[in-house]
Amino acid sequence: MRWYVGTMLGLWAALVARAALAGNNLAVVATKLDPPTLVTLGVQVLVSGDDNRDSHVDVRYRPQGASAWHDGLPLFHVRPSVVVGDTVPEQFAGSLIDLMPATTYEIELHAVDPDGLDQTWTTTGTTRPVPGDPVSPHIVNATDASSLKSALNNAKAGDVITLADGTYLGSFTIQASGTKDNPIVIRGASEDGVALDGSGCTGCNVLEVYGSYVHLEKLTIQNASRALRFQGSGATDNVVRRVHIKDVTLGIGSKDGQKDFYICDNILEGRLTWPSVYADDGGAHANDDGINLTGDGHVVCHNTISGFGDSIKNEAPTFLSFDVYGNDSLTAYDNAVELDGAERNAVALRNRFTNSWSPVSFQPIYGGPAYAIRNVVVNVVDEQQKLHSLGGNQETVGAHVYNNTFVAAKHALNLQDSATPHDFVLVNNIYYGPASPGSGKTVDWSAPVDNGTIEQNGWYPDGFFDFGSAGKWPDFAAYTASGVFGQKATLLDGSTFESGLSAPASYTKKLAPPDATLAAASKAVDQGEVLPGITDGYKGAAPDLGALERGCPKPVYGVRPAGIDESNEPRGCTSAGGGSGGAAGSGGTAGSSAGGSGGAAGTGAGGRSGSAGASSGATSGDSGGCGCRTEPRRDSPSGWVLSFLSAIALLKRRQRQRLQRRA
Ligand SMILES: [Ca+2]
Ligand SMILES: [Ca+2]
Ligand SMILES: [Ca+2]
Repeated sequence: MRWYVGTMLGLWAALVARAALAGNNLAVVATKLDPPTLVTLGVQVLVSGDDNRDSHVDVRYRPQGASAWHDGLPLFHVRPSVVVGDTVPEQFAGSLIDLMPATTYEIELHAVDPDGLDQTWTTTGTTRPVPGDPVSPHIVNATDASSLKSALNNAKAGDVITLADGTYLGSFTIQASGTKDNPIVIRGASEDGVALDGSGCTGCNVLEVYGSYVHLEKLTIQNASRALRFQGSGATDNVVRRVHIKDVTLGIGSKDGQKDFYICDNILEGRLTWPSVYADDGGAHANDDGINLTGDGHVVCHNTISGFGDSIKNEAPTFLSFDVYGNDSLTAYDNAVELDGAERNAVALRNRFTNSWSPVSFQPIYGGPAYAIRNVVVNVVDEQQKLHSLGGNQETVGAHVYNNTFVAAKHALNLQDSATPHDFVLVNNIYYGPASPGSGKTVDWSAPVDNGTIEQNGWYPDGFFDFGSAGKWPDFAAYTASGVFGQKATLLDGSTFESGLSAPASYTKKLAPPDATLAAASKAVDQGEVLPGITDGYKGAAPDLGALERGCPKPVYGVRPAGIDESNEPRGCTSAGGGSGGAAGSGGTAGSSAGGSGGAAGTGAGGRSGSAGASSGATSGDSGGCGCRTEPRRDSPSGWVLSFLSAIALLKRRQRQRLQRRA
């Protein structure tokens, strides 16, 4: 009997132990890719187990056929239990950014759980190409409104409807669709010589596009409530490129379920004027949208935008795969970009946002990760990053903010909300306020914090660090000593920027887009954390804080010069395509046509798959067009991962202070 009891107890203990192991050990269920864009692949690994959340999934990638791998940021362990308003599965997720278009990548995933898993596997994903002309083009000439309407009414796949210079009065509609190989192109003889003009109509769209694979290029649309609306629910692959939109309340509009649009290199000028901002009239113009899209897979890049409520937004309720890069928002009455409503894989990368109420909006994010990376954001009126709920309990989960430069007129960092942001990461940013900040507060933050990482940022000036219920510290020294936030933080001084850029005395003066290059002696130089996939190619001893690594080629903001697109544009020192040396292969020409910056030319290892490119990119990290070095491949990324995770775990323990949510 004694033997029996002992055995049963042993068996029971073993079962309990096994159950605990099953609960705490990670299991990989499936791997999926989000709809691809030209330069980003979103990776989703569905999982179960790991109740104690101590696992991690590392990622590295390379163009198919290349030899060298390139590390990406470890995937983010999404926390579905705090997501309200969307059903999100248990998963790790993350975006591989700065890839090359039309390239197949091998993606290697490595999951480790100390409770007993060590699993490596690969998948592949292919980025979309830069949209091109029909393979079998058929030119249709239009010379006036009547012949244009006829051409649009009779349009078929492969048509290149070519508009002679002139003014085309009225409103226009195209119902037809092109195809993947043979889009319908509507192209002006010159961007400023061809004008579709709404004659000042109200409640109208100058051009309505109902189909898919319709490319609108090189013309002006003006003088109406709205310039252009994509009216077809579910439409795909429409393009707006090198179009000038002016004197309109709304720029580009959409309908539900559309996907894979490419809206790039346009100039959009709305009717709002700085310093008109949201608070002036209770947000009456908050929906005077510049570019309003709806759905997955959209790319909004290199537009120059002014005079709207929100410059750029996606209105789908839980969208994926939204790339917003290279845009130059000159004014925004409300937000320069809304990532509001993203589920994951939404990326605001390398934009310049000047003169805006609350430039980067995450209101909310449904689990994430959604990213703001390397944006130059100057003359912020209200909140740098809007980590808000959707008014009620749909709080934002999974916002990641890396290497941005924020310069604001009142506080270096401001957030006012009673709702709790969850699982957010603010790392390597510069938060820069005026020498005498409002109420003496460098930071004025009232929102409760749940599992927030605020690390390795640069701050100016010294002052009161008021993080509300998460902690209040009288100065920078007390803030960093607290150990709550601010480990490895840097106090900056008034000569941080080479151009002399400083916070404006008042936001009301409209600033020209500034140069936020760091001064040689800036305290922000070499103070950043190495973030794989984000700080690659950094100069000196370590990455710099903020958006612009000193010594690296400057990115292009706004409309790119003719001949420059994703295949050859400068991207700072970040290796284009993460070792897609294909860009290196073509780097010689790319560099010269880009005015010598050639930044896209590969610092990476390995030629772009299928590229007939030269071999220059294949070996040397120093031979790329930007002359930068590639971050040496570490034997294992787990050191960084583990320190990052342990920091997160520490913060988790200290910050489980979910306070009441907004009613
Ligand atoms: Ca575990
Ligand atoms: Ca808005
Ligand atoms: Ca550096």
